[in-house]
Amino acid sequence: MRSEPPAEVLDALAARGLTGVLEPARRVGGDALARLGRELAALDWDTLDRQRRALAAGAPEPQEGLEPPELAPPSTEDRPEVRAAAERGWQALADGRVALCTVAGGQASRLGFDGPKGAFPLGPVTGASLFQILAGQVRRLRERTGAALPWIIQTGPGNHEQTRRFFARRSFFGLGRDSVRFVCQGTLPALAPDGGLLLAAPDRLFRNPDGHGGFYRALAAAGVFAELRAAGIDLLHYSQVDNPLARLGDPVFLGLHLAAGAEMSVKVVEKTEPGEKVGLVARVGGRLRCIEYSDLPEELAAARAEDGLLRFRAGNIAIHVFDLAFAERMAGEGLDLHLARKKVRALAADLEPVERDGVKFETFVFDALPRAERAVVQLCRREEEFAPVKNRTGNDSIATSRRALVARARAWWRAAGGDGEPAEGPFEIFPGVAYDAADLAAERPGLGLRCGGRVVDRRGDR
Ligand code: UD2
Repeated sequence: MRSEPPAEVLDALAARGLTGVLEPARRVGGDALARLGRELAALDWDTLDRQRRALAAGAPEPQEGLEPPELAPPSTEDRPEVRAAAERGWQALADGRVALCTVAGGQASRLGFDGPKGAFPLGPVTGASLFQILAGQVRRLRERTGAALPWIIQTGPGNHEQTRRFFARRSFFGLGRDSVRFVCQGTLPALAPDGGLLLAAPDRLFRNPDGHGGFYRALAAAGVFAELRAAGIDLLHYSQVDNPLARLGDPVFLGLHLAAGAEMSVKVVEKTEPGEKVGLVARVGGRLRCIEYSDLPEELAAARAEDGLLRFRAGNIAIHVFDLAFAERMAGEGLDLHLARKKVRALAADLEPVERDGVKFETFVFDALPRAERAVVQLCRREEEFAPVKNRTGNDSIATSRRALVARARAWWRAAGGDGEPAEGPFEIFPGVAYDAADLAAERPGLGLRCGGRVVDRRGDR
């Protein structure tokens, strides 16, 4: 049986000189053509045209006229504007205006972990997974505010089902099944260097995940914007699954964003060295922008200010607040496309899969920054908020992230007047026991130490 694709698909392919993509399906026969036709009927042709234009345009021009951004103070600083922001942010949380979002759609390939990265057991004493550590923050924030604060987790096609099963098997870490929403990001077709479509099989295009920038469209496609708006939510707090120190729903950050009437805000840390693999937040032509580390010319990365510090040192830690309406607008407008030329395993003319040159396309969430009318850049203290797990060893590794968790737990415990913790070795505050140092201090009378150096709540099993 051979069922031709709909006329609109044939026209769209012909207009772009792409009808050759149907040939393998015609040759193998059966349902292949019908299946490919259905996939093509659902293709976003405007985005495909943008991909082909981006490919023809080549590499973007290097950035010129960079200026360091103005920075708002860290959430942990004792200053009047921080206290005012905290009050405003706690109010927004208590009013139920906030959804917490975590992107976890990437593959844990650099970590060499077989499973969703969020399932990685990072807790220094408890072996709690990254997801459990973050779930603890969500739970504590809900307890503190009495608000619903839904948790939205962006997964990818490669880990969506595994992630859902991981949560189900752990009873959603006590959060309530309906309060955690999994949204799978989309994909983009990869192209041949001449702009042609590639096939993974005669009846299937070669596609790859659309990058964390797929967040906006994934929310739109799953109807999440409408649901959140109906629930009275107008703010999204966004962070990455790989950062266990992320302060989900940080009230000070939310308050700074609201006070400035911002559409999108970003947290940064001071870069430690020119080559550190974090994006650079800078002002370019009056607009804030994040320049990916791989796109930053070396001489700019290494430039020094008069005080000897790096001139450009605002490192993006991928924690944002978005106005819901702004995020929805980004879903409609679409983001710039980043190209990666790679070897891909796609069909050759003789229908055999081979390693061949391909171009993959991705979008980055932070590319929305220059589109925001107003944006806050908040400096934060690395030891309080940023210790990502990216690699198995070396920088940003399992060991560096665990060390940072232990150091922060010790600092909070001591500031809370706690004692008796092991002088050396692992030490951990059980996920969900305290939201921050002040919370730990307030809760201190009900807390105790258990074997192996873990701070737990004596009143309940946590
Ligand atoms: C990212 C930023 C970098 C800096 C750093 C902070 C990019 C391109 N670079 O570096 O500027 O801010 O983080 O830690 O973002 N993800 C998805 N879907 C995808 C790809 C990634 O959800 O298709 C998630 C992934 O699960 C992870 C996060 O996005 O939580 C970051 O992805 P990455 O590890 O690829 O980004 P990285 O380390 O290059």
